[in-house]
Amino acid sequence: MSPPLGTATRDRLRIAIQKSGRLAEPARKLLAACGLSWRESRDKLFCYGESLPVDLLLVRDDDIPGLIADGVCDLGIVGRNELDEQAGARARIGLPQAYRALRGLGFGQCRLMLAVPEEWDWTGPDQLRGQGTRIATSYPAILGNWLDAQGIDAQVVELSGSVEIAPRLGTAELICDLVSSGATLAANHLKPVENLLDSEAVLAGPASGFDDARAGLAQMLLRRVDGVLQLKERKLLMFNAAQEALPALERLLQDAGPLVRLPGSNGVLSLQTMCEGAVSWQQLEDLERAGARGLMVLAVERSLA
Ligand code: PRT
Ligand code: ZN
Repeated sequence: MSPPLGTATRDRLRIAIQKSGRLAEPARKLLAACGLSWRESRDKLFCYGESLPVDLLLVRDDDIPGLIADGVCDLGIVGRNELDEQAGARARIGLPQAYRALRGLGFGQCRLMLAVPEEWDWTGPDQLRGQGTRIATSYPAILGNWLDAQGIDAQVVELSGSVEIAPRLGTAELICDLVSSGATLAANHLKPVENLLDSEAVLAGPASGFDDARAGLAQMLLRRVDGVLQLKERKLLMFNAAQEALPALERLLQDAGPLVRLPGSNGVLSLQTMCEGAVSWQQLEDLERAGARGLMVLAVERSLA
């Protein structure tokens, strides 16, 4: 049976992730790649950690910062936009910071942008000064802070969704919303003009660390997350070559890691190096022309720095 959610169990770590939506699948994949596995409860809201004492709580993304602030969850995977918005809202009413982003996770990328009707000739934020402009957004704290920093007293119209139709409905002239491809803005005859925030999914935790068994678990998880993130684009390149081909091969591989020489036979060296990013066919063919033989590119599955 799942433990009661309000009482933090101090010897297990509890991570909040989105139940469904853009971040749900990649968050689960990341945690699975960190070696976690779970048993799902019948209500599908709580997953009991089987491989490690790390449980999942499946919730709406908007709830994740609050669950960390209240100590119901220890960590959470949430968009930086959501975390910064709720942190900003807390700060604006004088509450202390309750959480922080521990790692950027490289998925869920988007930008929080100010967008204006296509026909506007945008010359910069100064254009809004003294106009009494109304801006619709689901991010009133981030927008409010940005307007304050620019010294603009526009009116913030808070909406919980469908922000992009506000100009057509006449509830606001401008909007401030998340943009990834830009298709939604274009479909609503709006254009992005100012970037308020570059966002991605982050692993968030409490502003102060843990002082019990969860500290070790959180540290281990962070180390594994770092390992998984680093591996994403790393490839091990292996090949053989004669000694005299080495200078040319080293020139071609100057962006890769150190070239490791393994014991070979008959004067042929066995070589390997770690490459950041994909290794293209073109690179392999160049290496072959320079004397490399038996070229092999291998995905790295696990590594501890
Ligand atoms: O049910 P729950 O509350 O958990 O989900 P949700 O509907 O609030 O969130 P969801 O799943 O839509 O988004 C979760 C997180 O994904 C966001 O908080 C962002 O961190 C991230 N993300 C990445 C995005 C987008 N890209 C995105 N494009 N969130 C929303 N959008 C929306 C945007 O609001 C706009 O309506 O997509 C539209 C724009 O997309 P483009 O491609 O047309 O520009
Ligand atoms: Zn949401």
